[in-house]
Amino acid sequence: MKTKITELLGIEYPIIQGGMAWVAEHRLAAAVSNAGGLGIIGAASAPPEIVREEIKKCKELTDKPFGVNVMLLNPNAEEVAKIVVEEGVKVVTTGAGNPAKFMELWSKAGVKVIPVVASVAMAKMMQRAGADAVVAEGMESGGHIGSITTMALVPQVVDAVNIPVIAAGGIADGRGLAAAMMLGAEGVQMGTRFVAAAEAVVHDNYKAKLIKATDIDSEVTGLSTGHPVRSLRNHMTREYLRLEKEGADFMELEQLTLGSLKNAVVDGDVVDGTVMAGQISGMIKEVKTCSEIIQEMVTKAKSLLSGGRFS
Ligand code: TUI
Repeated sequence: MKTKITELLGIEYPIIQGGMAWVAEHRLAAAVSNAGGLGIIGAASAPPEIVREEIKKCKELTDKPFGVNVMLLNPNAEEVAKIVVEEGVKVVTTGAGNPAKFMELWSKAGVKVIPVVASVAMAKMMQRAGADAVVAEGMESGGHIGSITTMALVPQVVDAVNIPVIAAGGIADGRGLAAAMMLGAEGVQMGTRFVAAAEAVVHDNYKAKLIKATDIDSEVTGLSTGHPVRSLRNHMTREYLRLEKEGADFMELEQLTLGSLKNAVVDGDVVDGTVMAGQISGMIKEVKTCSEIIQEMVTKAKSLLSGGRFS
């Protein structure tokens, strides 16, 4: 499945794994890359030296290209940005902010830069700043989100920039991949589907909650603070939304979610923890290996794109 993205990144299939905090560690990234996609280590808020270790461990598990996601709300983002260059990482994706100040450093080092954007304006700004591609991420996604759906965002970004566009948000199978290509995307990024991968080092409670979820089981918290986050409904989201309705201040809300993603992913607290996941959760019925996920997707997408709609 050759596209501008497979060419740009030197990978077999145009499928990128989201750089999810606590979930996207070296074992998942290596498994996705070994399966022919692009695995991503999510630096999130990890100490910079831990990110370096993760990169080194990933190199031991795969000789294929992989990337690192730099989360721009992280106060250590600059240090992580430099470590990526020092370690010879081939691709960087960014999230939750504007990476313009790091673009020159990465481009000079030959690192391919793919910012995740949630609007046309940000996509255009990233193209001007020298991005190699953009991920256009709709609000169906899990975690920190924008306000536009994938269906509306992707074609508008495709029309607005000349660099390749990768679609994200609400994509979990071959139908989603084919649909994204129809919208003009050159590839997809998936997060939630890979949380329920066999190789994802995620507590069984988290994977079980994801598999049990239906289409309407996610909730968006944090709209009042300017940092909307989608996660599966639980005691934490109910409390958060109640406090938001009562007009609680930022610090009070922060208190509720401090360390809560780690509590869910690592310790399996899916009641008071944050179970970040996208609207596609209801479509995920079982844990599969990264290779199974990617192979099934590609087979289905190829059939659909070659006119096999009714086969
Ligand atoms: O970044 C993500 N998803 C994330 S980051 C994350 S860590 C976190 N945890 C709790 C609260 C907040 C963050 C969990 N999930 N996706 C990519 C993405 N980036 N979606 C939206 C954006 C985005 C938002 C604003 C990109 C640029 C942007 O620019 C704002 C500006 O003008 O600086």
